[in-house]
Amino acid sequence: MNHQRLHLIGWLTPFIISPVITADLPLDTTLNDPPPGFSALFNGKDLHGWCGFIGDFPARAEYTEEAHAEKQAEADSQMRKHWSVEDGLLVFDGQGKSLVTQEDFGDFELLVDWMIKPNGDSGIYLRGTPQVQIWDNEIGSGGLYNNHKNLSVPNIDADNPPGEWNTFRIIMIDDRVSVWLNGINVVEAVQLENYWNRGLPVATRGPIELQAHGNELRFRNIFIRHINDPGAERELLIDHRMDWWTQAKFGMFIHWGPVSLKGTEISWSRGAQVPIDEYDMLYQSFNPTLFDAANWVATAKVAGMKYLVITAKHHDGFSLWNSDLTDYDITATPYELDVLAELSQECARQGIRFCVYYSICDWHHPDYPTDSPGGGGTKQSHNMDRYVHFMKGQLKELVEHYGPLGIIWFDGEWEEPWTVEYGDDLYHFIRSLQPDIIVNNRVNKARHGMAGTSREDIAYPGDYDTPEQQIGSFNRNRPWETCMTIGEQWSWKPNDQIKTLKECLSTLIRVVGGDGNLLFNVGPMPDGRIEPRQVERLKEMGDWLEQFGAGIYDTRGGSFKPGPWGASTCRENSVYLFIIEWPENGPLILPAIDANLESINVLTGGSVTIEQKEDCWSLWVKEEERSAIATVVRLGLDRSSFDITPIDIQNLD
Ligand code: FHN
Repeated sequence: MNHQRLHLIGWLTPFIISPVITADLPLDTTLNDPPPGFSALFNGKDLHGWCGFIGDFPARAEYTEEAHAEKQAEADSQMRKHWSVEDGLLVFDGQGKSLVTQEDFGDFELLVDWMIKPNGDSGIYLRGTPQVQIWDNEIGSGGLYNNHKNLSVPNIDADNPPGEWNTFRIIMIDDRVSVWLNGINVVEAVQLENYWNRGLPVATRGPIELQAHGNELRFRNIFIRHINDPGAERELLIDHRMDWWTQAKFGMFIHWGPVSLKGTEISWSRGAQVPIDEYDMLYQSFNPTLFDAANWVATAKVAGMKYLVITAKHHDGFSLWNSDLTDYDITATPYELDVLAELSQECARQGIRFCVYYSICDWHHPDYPTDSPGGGGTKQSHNMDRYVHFMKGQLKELVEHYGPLGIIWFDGEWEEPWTVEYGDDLYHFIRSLQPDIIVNNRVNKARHGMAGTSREDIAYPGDYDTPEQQIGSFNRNRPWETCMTIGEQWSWKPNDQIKTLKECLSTLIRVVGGDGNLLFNVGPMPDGRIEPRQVERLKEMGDWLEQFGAGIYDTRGGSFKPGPWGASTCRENSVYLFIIEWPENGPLILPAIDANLESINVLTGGSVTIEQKEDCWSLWVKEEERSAIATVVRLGLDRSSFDITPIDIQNLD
């Protein structure tokens, strides 16, 4: 038995119900051995590099040299009584004071493993300022606990249970802090406030402190890397979980189910245009023999869509996959094949991110309290907690059998039975199933109606906002995605009014110009085909994106905010202007931006003249050379276009 392991198991025995007696394990030779570029703050042998706590960070600066030395000697003596090294671990007995690095640090990347007992509590002070929180709490560790103005809680609970090791990766540049816990980002570029003087910014240098808070602690693998070029490394603060989505810009939404047999609106027609009993029996006739997953995914690809979200279960409760938790699913239909299995495999094959829509409200399920039409009425015997258990079981099926999923697109959260408590719990549950999954704001009670923006007072409002059937407002600070129908109905409707190509593309342009994504909906027919009219419109969008997608994909909104004139996007030193409407008489006037123009060209053909004045640039393309959809002009600047403060174009009322 490896002595080290036995000791560790011995300490943890109270928490491991049956201590695992392991055969000789190889000694962990990497323990406390820093990765390249890092230095070890703890050498695994002694307290070299650490000192005892002599007072709060600001107070320490006030001591005279003599007083400081005297206090330090006493504190170090105390330190050695309560902080020790056991089998390569830094151990605190819970009775002394915090442990402080002798060295001060400015900008840094810090790695540290920590372990607490049930109800344990500690923290990591950065530059002598409290703290990155460590605790056994349903909120989760990693939050900047003492922030008042800025976010103080982690964006997810990523803790391993007490008695198990956790790993922090903490990056601090200037006053911004990002924290990853066990590989999951829990704090992203949040400003750490000066706990000691709220009127001042946090100190620019100071020690790392391991907080004593009255309970036993274990630490190991404490490594630090000085960041000497913060400008070059600032992007390290950013969590990249949503990068693929931010760059994708354009996705396919699919609303489909047995209701397509009636051509009425999915779920909303249940108990309205279609009697409930009739609606709930439609699955018995649902046999989309022409369903072809490869064809659907190819349609999305040809349209230039990068992800696909399908209604796995809408408010009507019908499950489009083979669910072990209900008989009201695709296997109960004459079709039988698992639609989601085919789609998820085809998306993987064709390089489209597979995502699912899941309705929290379920007017069919006996345990969900409200009923159709539209959530009207209450079911006789309902049990919301039992329904939530069912829902979590289905969501686990979706992630485990059809994942990894790009997004879980929740809906149906607006009804009374759903609460913030349920929403907080569901967000964590989903992220625990697949940490890198993206979850929209309809997971929680966070949404301001169809505008889709999120309430500020919700700790876990999901990862992005969801304006519906409308173009969201320009916003670079919170991800957002407009969901919109290509016709007028979400699910298939015969002779639906399909949007013109100009309407489709100007929607895409204005959404992306606002720094959002567009999730554009098709409603497939009962035979399994996407209606040829919708396929054709999507192909026309894809043809346009083939030519001008450089100004759409992997861009950010701005530098000129969307308006009646059109919209703009930016990437690196380029600004792409999508001029949809021109002023009646005269050029488009661009207000001056803090950059010099190095090049300009019209991507839609023709020539452009630009007159640069002190306060504005006048831009002109001859009428006969303008595009009917949008005249696309690329401006080449002498600096990063994203760094320019976004500005409105006014001269088009
Ligand atoms: O009721 C649903 C509707 O059917 C559709 O699924 C949209 C898509 O976002 N969401 C709800 C209406 O807000």
